[in-house]
Amino acid sequence: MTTELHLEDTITAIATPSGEGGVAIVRVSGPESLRIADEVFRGHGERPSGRPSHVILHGCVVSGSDTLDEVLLMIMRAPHSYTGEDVVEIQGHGGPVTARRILRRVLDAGARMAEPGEFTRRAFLNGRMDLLQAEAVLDLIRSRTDRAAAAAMEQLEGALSKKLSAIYDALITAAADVEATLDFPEEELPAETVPEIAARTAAIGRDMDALLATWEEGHLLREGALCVITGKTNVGKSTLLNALLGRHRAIVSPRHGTTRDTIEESVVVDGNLLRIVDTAGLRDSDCEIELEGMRRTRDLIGKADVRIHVVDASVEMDEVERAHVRELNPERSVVVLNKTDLGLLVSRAEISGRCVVEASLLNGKGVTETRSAIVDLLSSGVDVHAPPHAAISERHRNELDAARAEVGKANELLAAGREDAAALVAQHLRAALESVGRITGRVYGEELLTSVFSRFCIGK
Ligand SMILES: Nc1nc2c(ncn2[C@@H]2O[C@H](COP(=O)(O)OP(=O)(O)O)[C@@H](O)[C@H]2O)c(=O)[nH]1
Ligand SMILES: [Mg+2]
Repeated sequence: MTTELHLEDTITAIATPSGEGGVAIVRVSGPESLRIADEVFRGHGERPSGRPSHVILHGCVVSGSDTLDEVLLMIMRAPHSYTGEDVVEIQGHGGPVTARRILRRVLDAGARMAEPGEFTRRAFLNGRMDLLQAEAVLDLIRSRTDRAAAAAMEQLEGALSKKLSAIYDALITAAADVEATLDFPEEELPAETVPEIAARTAAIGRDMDALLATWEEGHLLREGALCVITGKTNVGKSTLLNALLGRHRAIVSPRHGTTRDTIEESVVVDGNLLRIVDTAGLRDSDCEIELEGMRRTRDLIGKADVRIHVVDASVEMDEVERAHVRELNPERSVVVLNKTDLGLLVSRAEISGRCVVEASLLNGKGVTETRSAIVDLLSSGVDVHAPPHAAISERHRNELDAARAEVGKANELLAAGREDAAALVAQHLRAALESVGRITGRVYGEELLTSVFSRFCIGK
């Protein structure tokens, strides 16, 4: 989307997934929607443009004397539609060919093909929703768990928007009060108002911190928890991945270095989305592919929400293994002592302080315990059993972090009792406002909209 998207265009797209289905919907939005409906649709009685809003007509989509499909046609007039514009939805018999034929007919009648997310982008530009709510639409579509869907719904209903608007309003008032003093010749904050404004900006900072603390939950809901399986070669890492997924995804073999690349799969455990990654085992190797695999493993370990370290417990730990165990972060790691069917030569004492599961994965022993251990670790950061709440995303966190830093600087100046600092304080508060405004979409540019809406599918 490099070109500007004009609101005066009438856009169209197939809104249902491709393939066979019960119905297929072609959506049309913009000023020409009803004129186009008149042109492509034949039914009984009054033409679509002569009908009131929110009616369903039965008829056919025609091209000259050809009938393309029997359809239901829905009319939603501006501003009472998803986009806030005149919208027509044509519901035909499901099937990729008929849907495309209807689409082509609508295009021929004067509509243009919609860009990804352009319907929702229009909903935003026409004030039907703010940027947080538009993003919630995408979160809702993408959600893989009930928890994620519930959180997205709360965001769509405005839970986050309300909190951020409150912060925005408080910042505006504080900035305006500081700026009011700039009009006086001394350009100084009157000594008596400094503590009062300082108390207010401190409170804004605390509200921001509370929102920032929801990122972890938001990350787990949207992306899922990144669980990286590590360990030496041949200890049973791929066996564990398969057991957690309940199917044979990775090749298991007694040969060292069988898994040379990383394999990622998602699974829902106790309502939590987990992204489980099987990695190339850590060992000395001169195989280029395997070395690259190990570099990726190191990278992933850095990003992991949970690290599951598998140890062959039927042999004593060597120095290399001890070093691996030492580097594990106790709050983020599960140690799986595998192959206990062959003996148990590793004692829990050697890995004290870490969450340990004794397993014989080949026989399915220890899989349930590993699952629970992962969920327990996640719930130490976020209460995964509490009802889900709308939580901020990575984009929101970046903006909010920047805003928080600005408010922090304003606070420092105020706390230092620097009465000559009015202009600086105002600058910091204005910068914070910009960032907060970009979260809700009060402040936006083409680039921001493109980055948000290009992640949507066409037709949404
Ligand atoms: N005896 C025994 N063998 C196992 C167990 N788990 C895995 N194995 C075997 O160990 C070998 C290596 O397993 P794999 O999952 O490929 O290890 P990876 O290299 O760490 O991915 C395979 O032959 C597995 O069948 C176990 O609990 N007991
Ligand atoms: Mg493997």
